[in-house]
Amino acid sequence: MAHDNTFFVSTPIYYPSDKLHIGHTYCTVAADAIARYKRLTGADVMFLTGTDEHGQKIETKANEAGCTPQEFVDHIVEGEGGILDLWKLMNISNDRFIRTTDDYHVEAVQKIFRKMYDKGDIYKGAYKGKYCTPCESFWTESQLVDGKCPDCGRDVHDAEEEAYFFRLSKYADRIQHLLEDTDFLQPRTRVNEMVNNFIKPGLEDLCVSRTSFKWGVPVDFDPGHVVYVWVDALFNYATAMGYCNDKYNDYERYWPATVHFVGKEIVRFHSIIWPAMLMSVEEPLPKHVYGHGWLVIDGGKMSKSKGNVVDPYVLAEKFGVDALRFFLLRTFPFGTDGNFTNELLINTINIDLANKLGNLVSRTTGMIEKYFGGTLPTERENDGIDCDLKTAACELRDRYEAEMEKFQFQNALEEIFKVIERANKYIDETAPWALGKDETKRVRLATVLYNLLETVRICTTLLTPFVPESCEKIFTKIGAGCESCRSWDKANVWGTLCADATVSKGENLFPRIDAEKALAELEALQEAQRKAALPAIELEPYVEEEVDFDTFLKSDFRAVKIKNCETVKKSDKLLKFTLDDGSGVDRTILSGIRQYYAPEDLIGKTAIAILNLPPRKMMGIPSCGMLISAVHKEKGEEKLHLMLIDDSVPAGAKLC
Ligand code: ME8
Repeated sequence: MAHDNTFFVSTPIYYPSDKLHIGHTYCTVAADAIARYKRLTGADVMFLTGTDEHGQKIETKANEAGCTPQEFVDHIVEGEGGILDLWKLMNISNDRFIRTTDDYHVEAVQKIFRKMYDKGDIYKGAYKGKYCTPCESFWTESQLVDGKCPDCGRDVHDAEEEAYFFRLSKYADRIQHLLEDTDFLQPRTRVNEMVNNFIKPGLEDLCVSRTSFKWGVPVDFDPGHVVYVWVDALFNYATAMGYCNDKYNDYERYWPATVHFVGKEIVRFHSIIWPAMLMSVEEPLPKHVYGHGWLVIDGGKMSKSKGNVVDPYVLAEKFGVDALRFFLLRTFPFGTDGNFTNELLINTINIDLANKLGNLVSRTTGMIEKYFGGTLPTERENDGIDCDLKTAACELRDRYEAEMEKFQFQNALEEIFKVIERANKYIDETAPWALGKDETKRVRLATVLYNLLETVRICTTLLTPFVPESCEKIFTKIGAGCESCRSWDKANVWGTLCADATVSKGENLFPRIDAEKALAELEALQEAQRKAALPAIELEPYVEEEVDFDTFLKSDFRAVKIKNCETVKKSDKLLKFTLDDGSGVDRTILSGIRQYYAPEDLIGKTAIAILNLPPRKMMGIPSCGMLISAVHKEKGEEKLHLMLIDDSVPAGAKLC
C-alpha cells in the first residue's frame, strides 16, 4: 500500500488517432501543475500519462492511411510534432509514459482478463446491441439519445457477436455506495449524473471482448477475441506501476492512485467500470476520480470535422508555453466547461502576466538597479504600512494550499494575484520614486524594495507549478539562487531572501501583446489550418430516391450556343444568357454563376441546358430553362464549372 507521502496523479491515456488539441493539453497541464505542486510540498510523486493505442477506430484509420496500426500509432505518438513532442514542448513533467501496445502491458492485460474469468466475473455470451464505432461503445436502445450515441451524438449501427461479458451488475450496490457515500468521484456534481443515468436504471453486464476486428489485446485462451479497448485502457494505471508484470516495481509504492483526472464524458468508465474491475481483481480503489469540464468553442465541442480544433503548437509558438499553461488554468474552473476564445487568451496574458506580475517584477528590480546599482543595503526602517503586505504574503501559502488540495487551480491563482495586486498597490502607497529623491530616506527605500522582493519570491514559489520556466527566470532576476529561497517551507516565512540581495532587471518576461494585431494574425493562421484540415474534395450528397426512366426521358437536355452573356443590374449573382437552341428563336436563361465567370469569356461557347422547365422570373426577367454546371467543394470552398462541350456539336443537338 502506498505510504502517506505518495501522490499518484494520471491523465487519461489519449487516443493517438489524430493530433492532440488544446482540450487534451488542458487536462495534461492541470495534471502537471498538481504534480509539480506536490513535488514542491515534498511529496513522493508519480505522474503518469500515455496513449491508448488499440481498438477499431485506430485500425480503421491505419487502413485509410495505408499502413499498419502499429506504424500509424508510432507516427502519431513518437513522430515529429506528435504527442511526445507536444508534452515536451508544454514542459510536462510526467514520471512515466505508457503505451498500451507495450509488450508488458499487453501481457498484463491478458493475465488480468484471465484472473477475472477464473473468478467467474467474466463469462461467455452473445452480444446484440447498437454500436458506435468512433466511441468503441455498445449501447442499449434505451441508452441512445434520439437514436444516436449518447456520448458523441453520432450514428450507431446494429451489431451482434459472440462475446465475453463482465459481471458489472454484481458490483452495482458497492459502486452506488462508493459514489454516494464517499468522496471518490469529484466534483460532487458528477455523482447524481452517474447514479441516476447509469446505476438506478440497472447496471447491465458489460461486453468486454470483440471478434469483429483484430487490433487489440488477444484473449489468450480464446483466439479470435480481443479484449475490449476500455478494459485494456483502464488497467494502464496499474500496469504502468508494475501490476501483473515485471517491467516496473512501483505498484506497492504508489498504488492506489491518488487521483485520475478525466474529461466529463469518460467519467462513467472511470467511476463505474474501473472500480468494479478493481473490486473483481481485489485491488484497492483509486482515492479520487476528478471529472473536469471541456474547453468548448462557441458553446460546442471542438472537433476536427467542424474544423474548429485549436492547435496548442500554434498558441505556444505565438505566446509562449508558460502563457498558454497559465491561461488554461487561470481562466476556467476545472470542474465545468469553459468557452475558449483567442480574445480571452490575449486578455489574460496582458492583464495578469504583463500588467500585474510582469510589471511588479520589472518595477521592483528596475528600482533596485536604479537606486542601489542592483544590490540592496542591509539596513532596514520598517513602517506600519508594511504590515498589510507582509501578512497577505505570509498567509498566501495556506490559502493557496487549500485550493490546490481541491484541484481548484483557478482559485489558487486568484489568491496569488490578490497578493500581486496588493504589492502593486504598495508601490503606489509607498511611492519609492519620491523616497529616491531624498538622501535621508535611503534606508526606508531599501526596506520598501526588500518587502517587494520578498513578496515576489513567495508568489513565484507558488506560481512554479503553473509557469515553471518563467519562475526560474524570476528567481534569477530577484537573486533567489539558493534552494531554500525557492522552497515550500520558506514560502510563508518572511525575510528569507538575503538582506543584500542582488537583482538584475534583464529583459521583460511578459511583453504586452498588441491584441488587435495578434488576433488578426491568429485568425488568419487558424483559418488556414481549418482549411487545410477540410477534405480536399467534398461532393453533394447522392440522391437515394430513384427516378423512373420515362420521367428522366421527359427532361429535354440540348446543346446551346452562347450568343451573348451579360451581367444583370443590381444582382451580384446573375448572368443573363442569350442562347441559340437550334429552334431559330433566341432563348434567355439566367444563371447564378457571376462570381465564377466573366461574361465575355463565355460568348461563343457551347453549353448544355435543360429547356423544358417552366419559365421563372428573376430580377423581373423571365428565364426559360437552366444551364448545367458541375458543383463540388474544395477545402470547404464552393467550386462550379459550367458544362461546356465541344463546339463541333450543333445548337439544338439533344442529349440522350
Ligand atoms: O477518451 N476539453 O481518449 P481521448 C477538455 N482513450 N478535455 C477534452 C477535450 C476538450 N475540448 N477534448 C477531449 C479517451 N478532452 C480514452 C481514455 S483512459 C483509460 C482512456 C479530453 O484522446 C477528454 O475528455 O478521446 C478525455 O478525458 C481526454 O481528453 C482523452 O480523450
